[in-house]
Amino acid sequence: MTALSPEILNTLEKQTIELPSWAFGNSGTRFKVFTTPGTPRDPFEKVADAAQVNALTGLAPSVALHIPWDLVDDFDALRRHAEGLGVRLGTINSNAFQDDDYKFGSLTSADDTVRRKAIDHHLACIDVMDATGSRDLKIWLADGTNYPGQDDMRARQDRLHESLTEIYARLGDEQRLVLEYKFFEPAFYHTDVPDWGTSYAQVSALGDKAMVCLDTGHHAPGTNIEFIVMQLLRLGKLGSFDFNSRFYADDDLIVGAADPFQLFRILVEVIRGGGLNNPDVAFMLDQCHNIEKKIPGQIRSVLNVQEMTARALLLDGDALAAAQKANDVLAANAVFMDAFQTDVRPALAQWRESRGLPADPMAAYAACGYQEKIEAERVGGVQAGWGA
Ligand code: PSV
Ligand code: MN
Ligand code: MN
Repeated sequence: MTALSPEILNTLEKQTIELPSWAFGNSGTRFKVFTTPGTPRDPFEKVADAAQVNALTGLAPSVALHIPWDLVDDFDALRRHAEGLGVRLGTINSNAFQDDDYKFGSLTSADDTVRRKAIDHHLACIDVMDATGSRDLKIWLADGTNYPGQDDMRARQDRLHESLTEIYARLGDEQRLVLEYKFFEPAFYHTDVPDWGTSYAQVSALGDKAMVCLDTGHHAPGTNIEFIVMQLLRLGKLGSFDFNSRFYADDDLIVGAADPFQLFRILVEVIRGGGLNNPDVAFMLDQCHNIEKKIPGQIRSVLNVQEMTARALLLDGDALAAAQKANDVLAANAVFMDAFQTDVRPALAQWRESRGLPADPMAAYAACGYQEKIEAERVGGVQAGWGA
């Protein structure tokens, strides 16, 4: 069994991955949303499910909320509910993509009334952050056009800057804004924040409290995502990750499922760039579980991140540097692959047990009775996105 050094274990112990509330709701494609027995009926139940993931893995102490999907009358009560279950409320995700008013844009809209509405929604999200104690406001925009000539791309970029400036001005000293990019969908010709460069340009114009959010599923096939990770860390502007994996588009599948090697390569750059256990870089999942059970889906996800982090930490930096210096291409690649191909699962299982956690969190969840309990108790779970 490969041993993990005390230094590596110490680093792993500090690792945290935020869970998205929407991962616990029913979801699907435009063809069909399949329901799962035991699905949460409100944000309180979503938080309770997220707390199960944390209890069994020790990896997920916070839950991201989506507004208005997770709107409640009393956010202080939701906050106390979370804290009572050993987790806290994390990133607040805005939603300016589901109202008819936003058909031609939200923060980029040429219609002042619509743009005002979208800005006000973000200001309301910051009010929620004040109540929940959240640090980050995450903005993903569906804004874009479908046909060349449909709108003036440059004017939209200028209006986006104006809107973000107003939102940024409302942030408290300890609060941040992270701007997520996505290369297409729902707009198919142009998207207003399509790539890291645009997000970087927009957040750089705002100030230190504005950073880029990198969603791993939001790149064209073949994109070297670890290069972007390296560059954003180098520039001090990587604010957060939305982890998931994809085969084709924005699949939102379990992180590390489609391409574990890509996750490894990303984590190598995170470590190289000082991004691991660095409070400036938030690690979050952005996933949906369309056909599998949601709680074990989330457990599998955080374990995948932990396993790849352990492998990335095993990378022999000295041997790699020596091979690179000698321009020994094959030796350098062999050092890299050695770390990737090391099975860390037995060592991690042993380590979990030594910390009072289950050696196998997946098996522990299956045996603990929670799934049976929620399936019996909860009737009428709601679709992700339309929760109470
Ligand atoms: C839409 O693409 C999206 O998946 C973005 O990644 C957001 O982070 C997420 O929805 C939640 O709004
Ligand atoms: Mn995302
Ligand atoms: Mn997405």
